[in-house]
Amino acid sequence: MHQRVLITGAGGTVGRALRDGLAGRYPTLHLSDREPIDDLGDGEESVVADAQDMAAVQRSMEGVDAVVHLGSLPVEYPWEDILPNNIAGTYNTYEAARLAGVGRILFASSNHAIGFYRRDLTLDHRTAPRPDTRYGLSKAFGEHLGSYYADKFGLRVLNIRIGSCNPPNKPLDVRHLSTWISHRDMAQLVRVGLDYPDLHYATVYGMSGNTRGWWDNTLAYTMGYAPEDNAEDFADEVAPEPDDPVANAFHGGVYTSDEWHGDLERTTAHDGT
Ligand code: 15L
Repeated sequence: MHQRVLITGAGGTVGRALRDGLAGRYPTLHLSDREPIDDLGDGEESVVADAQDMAAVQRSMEGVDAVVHLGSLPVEYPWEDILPNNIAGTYNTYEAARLAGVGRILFASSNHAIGFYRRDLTLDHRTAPRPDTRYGLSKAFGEHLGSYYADKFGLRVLNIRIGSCNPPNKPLDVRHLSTWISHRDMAQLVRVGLDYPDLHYATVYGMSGNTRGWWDNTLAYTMGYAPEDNAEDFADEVAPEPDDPVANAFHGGVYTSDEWHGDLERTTAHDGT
């Protein structure tokens, strides 16, 4: 059992869900964020670290057995912001983990790493990235970085392509009926990833047991994930699809149509095989 689990970016929405869902599960949750976290509960300790600051990241890894790497910009930004925060920051996290002898990393990837697949295609753990933004591209980079650290240095790595894990804890629009993950399912999936013994390098989807899900999460189920929630329970409450044919064509929704100058016919015709 991991004694000390580092959660980077612990001050965000997913971090809050994990703090609630992992409380008491591991002796110490070591919470790192750029801003101080003061409302510590039993078994929690915190450190201030910016992923761009390698020395600070290295200090945050001391005595850590496993890392859940959430710390990044969570939506699209200009390249000047994505590069240091999401790309260099994720590299620093992996490299500091390796130097500290950390055995396992769970990487918070995103559905935006596969955002340009057509909605009539069901994706699984073998599906290659097809990023819809610079943000999604940074998540694809993080996934490949994990592959390299698993094969080259023996870290055990799980990428979780998170769908929609929002505040409030419910699906907000029709797309979320496919992509939503509840906070407790998110925490359960992270527990599975931390505890599953026979992990080398794998990718799963951060999604509840959604009736309209676009992702075949068989691998996560094989590892022991058994989601408790289903976005369908909120189907009567959600907002309709936007009036946006590009967004409505692809898994990534409005992240695909943002800055769009593409060819819809050609992009949908290319199914990624
Ligand atoms: C994400 O990756 C974002 O972090 C989150 O804010 C949502 O936009 C989510 O994807 C989504 O696709 O709904």
